[in-house]
Amino acid sequence: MKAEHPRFPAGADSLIKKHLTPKVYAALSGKKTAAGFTLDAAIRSGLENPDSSIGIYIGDKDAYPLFEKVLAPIIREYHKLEADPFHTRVHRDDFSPVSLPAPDPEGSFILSTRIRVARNLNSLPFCPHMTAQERVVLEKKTRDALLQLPKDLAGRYISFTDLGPENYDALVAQKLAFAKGDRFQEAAGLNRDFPTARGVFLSRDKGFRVWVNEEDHLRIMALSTNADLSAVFNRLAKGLAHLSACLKFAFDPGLGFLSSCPTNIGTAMRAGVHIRLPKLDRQRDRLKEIVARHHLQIRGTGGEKTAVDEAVFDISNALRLGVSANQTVRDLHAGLLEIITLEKNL
Ligand code: DAR
Repeated sequence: MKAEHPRFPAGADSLIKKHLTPKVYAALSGKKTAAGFTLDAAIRSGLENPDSSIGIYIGDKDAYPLFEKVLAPIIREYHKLEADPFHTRVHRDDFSPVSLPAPDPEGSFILSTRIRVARNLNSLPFCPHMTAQERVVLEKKTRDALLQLPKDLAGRYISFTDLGPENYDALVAQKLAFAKGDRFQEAAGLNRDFPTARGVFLSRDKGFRVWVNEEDHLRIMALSTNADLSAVFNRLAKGLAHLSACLKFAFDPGLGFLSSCPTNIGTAMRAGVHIRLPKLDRQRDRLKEIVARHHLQIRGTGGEKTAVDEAVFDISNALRLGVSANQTVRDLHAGLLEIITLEKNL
C-alpha cells in the first residue's frame, strides 16, 4: 500500500520538510536497514517539533546510504557543500597538534574553552535506535577502553544507573553529568531507557571527559576554564588517539565520522569558547560579520537554542565537513584574535 506523504506541522521550516518531497518519500518509506531503522523513525522529531531546523536523526550507520536521496540535499545545504559527499572524498583528516599563541593571555574575555567530537562504534546501531542491552554493551566496551587511557588522562567512570536520582541530579547541577535529552531528542528516541547505561568519564583534573550514550555513543571532550586553545585541542587529540586505537568508529571517506544528527558528521567536532563581549553585545552586527568570515557560529550562553545572557556568547566553529580538525581550531583562533582586538578597541 502506498504510504501517505507525512504532513509536517504548519510553520515548520526544517531541512527535512524542504527536501522530503512526496516523490522522495515514496521512494524511501518502505525501506529499512538490517537493524530495522526506518525513515518514519528518522523524521519523527521533525514531525513533532515544528521549530526543528534539521528534523531528522539517524539511528544506524547503514541509514546514511539507504536514505541518500533525502540526506544528500540536507547535508549539502547544512554543510554548505558543492561536492556530493556520498560520491566524493569530502572529509579531511588532520588532528595534528597545534601550537597557537593564547588568544586572551590576560583572561579578560574568554571564560572557558571546550572542544568535543562525536563518535559512534561501527558495530552497533546509533543512539536513536538502540535497545537497553545494546547500550549496556556500548558502555562496557567504552569503560574498558577508558581504563587504559594514558596516566595524565586517567580518571573515573560514573554510571548514572548506579547513582540514584539525588546523586545524579547533584552531578548535573555541577555540570559534570549530562541531562536527559530535550524534546527534539525525546522524539528521536534518544531518551529510551534513560538513565540505563548512560554515564560520564572524568579525568582526575576534569579536563578530559567522555559522555556515554547521550546523543551519540561517545561525546569525547577536553575543556578548560581559560583560553588555552592549543592545550585543550592537544589534550583532546591525545585522548581521541587512544580511544581510536581501542574502538572502531563508524566512518565514511566522503561523510567522515557518522553521527546520529547529520549536522555532526565529518570531523564531528565543535570547538568553542564562552566569551564575554559587553561592547560587541551592543554592536552584534559587527560581531556577526567577523564570525561569518571565520566560518564560526554564535550560540546563546546555555548553548543551542538559548539566549545570550550578560554578554556571554558561545562562539564555535560552523563547519564540520570538508575541513580538518586542525584547520577548524586555527579558524577559531584567528576569529577570536580579531573579535578580542575589536572588543578592546571599541
Ligand atoms: N533540534 C534539532 C537539532 C539539530 C542540531 N543539534 C543537535 N544535533 N544537537 C533540530 O533539528 O533543530
